[in-house]
Amino acid sequence: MYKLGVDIGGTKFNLGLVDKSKKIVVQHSEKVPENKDWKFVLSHIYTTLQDVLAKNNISQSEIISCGMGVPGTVDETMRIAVKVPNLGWENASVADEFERISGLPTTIVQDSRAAAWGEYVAGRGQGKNLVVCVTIGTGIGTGIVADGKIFNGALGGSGELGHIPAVKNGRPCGCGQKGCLENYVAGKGLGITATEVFGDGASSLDIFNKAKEGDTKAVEILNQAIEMLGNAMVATLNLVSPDCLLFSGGISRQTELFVEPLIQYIKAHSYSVTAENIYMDAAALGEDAPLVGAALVPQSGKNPLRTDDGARTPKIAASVMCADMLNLDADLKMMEQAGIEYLHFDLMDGHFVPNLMIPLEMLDRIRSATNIPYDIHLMTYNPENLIPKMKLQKDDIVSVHYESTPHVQRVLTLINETGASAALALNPSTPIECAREVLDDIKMLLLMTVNPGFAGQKIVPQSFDKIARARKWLDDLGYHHIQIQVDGNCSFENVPKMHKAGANIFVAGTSSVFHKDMDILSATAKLRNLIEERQEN
Ligand code: S6P
Ligand code: MG
Repeated sequence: MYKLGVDIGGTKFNLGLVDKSKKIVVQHSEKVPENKDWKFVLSHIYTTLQDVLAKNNISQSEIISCGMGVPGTVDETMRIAVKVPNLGWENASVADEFERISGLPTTIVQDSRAAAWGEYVAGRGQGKNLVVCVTIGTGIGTGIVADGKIFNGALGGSGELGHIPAVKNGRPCGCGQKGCLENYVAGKGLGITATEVFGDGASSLDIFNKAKEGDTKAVEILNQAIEMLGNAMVATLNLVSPDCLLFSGGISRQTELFVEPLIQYIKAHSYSVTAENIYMDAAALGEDAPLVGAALVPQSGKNPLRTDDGARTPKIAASVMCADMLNLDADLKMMEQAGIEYLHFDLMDGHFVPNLMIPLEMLDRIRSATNIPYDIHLMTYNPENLIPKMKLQKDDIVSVHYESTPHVQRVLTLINETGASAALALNPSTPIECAREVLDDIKMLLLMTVNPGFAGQKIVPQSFDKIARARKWLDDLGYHHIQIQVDGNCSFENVPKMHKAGANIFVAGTSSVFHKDMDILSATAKLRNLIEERQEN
């Protein structure tokens, strides 16, 4: 299994798959398209990903999540790019949109924080307590990892070291101020200095080349830059007292001319009691640090009650018909505690299936006892008559059986009009292609893995193959966002295989969550661990 990392820069984007050992196995980088509209860029990135996967013979089902580094401010939920000046993005719901088009659970993170995280989990920051990673590229960005977490600051603006005032009334900065540090000591600023001193056409690289040859002007420019940046670093170290300070980004490749003298300057000027114990070095992952860090950043979509994500994260729908009816309230509390994502209700009419269950009044009554969204499985003829009588909520899902009515599309529309999400259910013998004409009307496909009507049955063996074919079929048609639910004998043994085949919502009854030998909390934890273990392998 792989994790996708995407590092979006002002001019280039870099994407790659990171494996279990935190190594990049496939990588591709290219220019950000001319059209910088955020939705366009995301869809371009997704098309590029598909090409890269095809070329390397990798299926998307081998990717479990996506982390995206963006060059700007990200909100605290790690889903919205609040402001990305270089791309002109404002309040862009990047994570939601990428989840919608790719079906991959997605989290976004400011790029320099991604770099710091990358070094913390896979580079020179491993085993340290407080890692400061300064990216010196076109500008300067700083990421901080403290106590195993990315530090964002109370208002989200931590690490903006590049915007410390360095020169009074100095060069105008993109942030609106004048004389900010990054306009003197990072790529763009050194480029301006190069043209001022050596004439038009000179670049930051010329400064390094000339300094190497011993040009006194070039050496002086670098000394000044090192002093300016060094002072900002000393202030940072004295303020937060990290045990690890790393430098990444293009300029950090200038080891002898920049990083080493910079570290010497910092050591010579820091508060001496602690300075000698700070590990200082160039970052180990170089320019791939943001990609690796983004790929490995913890996913933000873990809130179990946030069910409106288009992503194919694994979710558990607990089958209420298998709960303890005499102690339903206590069971509901335990399901909430266990983070169960949906309550699965089976509505049966005694005709479509040979069983009877649960009146609408009871559905309403239970609502007053829980916040968990409903996942209602209609196993009745004429389901269209029921929809108007149901008090549905936005996060609910209602599945209607293809076999239960000649008017499937009408029922799905009725469901969607309530604000809840419609899903189509298929019996084991119904071909998946029967869903073709309504794919635009559904958010989920429910594949019955037993013949419906009763709990406690054995799985129909061809189900695994059917799940895999359905996932591939949906992906090939571009319906990555449609989630696959499986219902029937979702046992500890079957669920990892069902997940591997491509299902991501599991209706859990007597086979797991309501197992006779376990309580709901430990059974749910066991089921989740089995799914996680599969993801790790
Ligand atoms: C029955 C119904 C299902 C069951 C569930 C029971 O047809 O649609 O939702 O409640 O399958 O699960 P288990 O683990 O007892 O098979
Ligand atoms: Mg069911």
